[in-house]
Amino acid sequence: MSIISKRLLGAAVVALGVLGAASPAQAVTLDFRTLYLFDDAGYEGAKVPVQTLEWNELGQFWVYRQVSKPEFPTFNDKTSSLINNDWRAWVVFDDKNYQDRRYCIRPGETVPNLSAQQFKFNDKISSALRLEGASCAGYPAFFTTG
Ligand SMILES: [Ca+2]
Ligand SMILES: [Ca+2]
Repeated sequence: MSIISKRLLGAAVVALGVLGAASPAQAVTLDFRTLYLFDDAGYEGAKVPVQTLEWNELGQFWVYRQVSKPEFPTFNDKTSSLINNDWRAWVVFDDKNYQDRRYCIRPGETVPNLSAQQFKFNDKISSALRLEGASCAGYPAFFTTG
């Protein structure tokens, strides 16, 4: 890992502390432009990045790279908490191929426990869609905006 990307990861952790609806109990290292799925509540257990990024060879551009398929075959029906460290909103779905119940998570939002009464979405996520902007664009959201 380059010095530049280490510096940026540090900045991402700071940004989460400011923006997060609930701060993780312990420091979690996060990449920008990535939705994170966690096996356990409270951002614990296996951490699965749905998208990450790379610094290109010229050192000039961000390069997007999918690290997990949208239907994450190895992490199906396991997610118990979420962090959106992307600048775009994401929608998570109960079924594969963006079907069935769904919730949108906006940039900087965190969901510490998907089993919460108002969501009832624990161990259900089977696909995730990255939206074109920061808005939920009509999708039902985990949190209402102030
Ligand atoms: Ca789980
Ligand atoms: Ca499911």
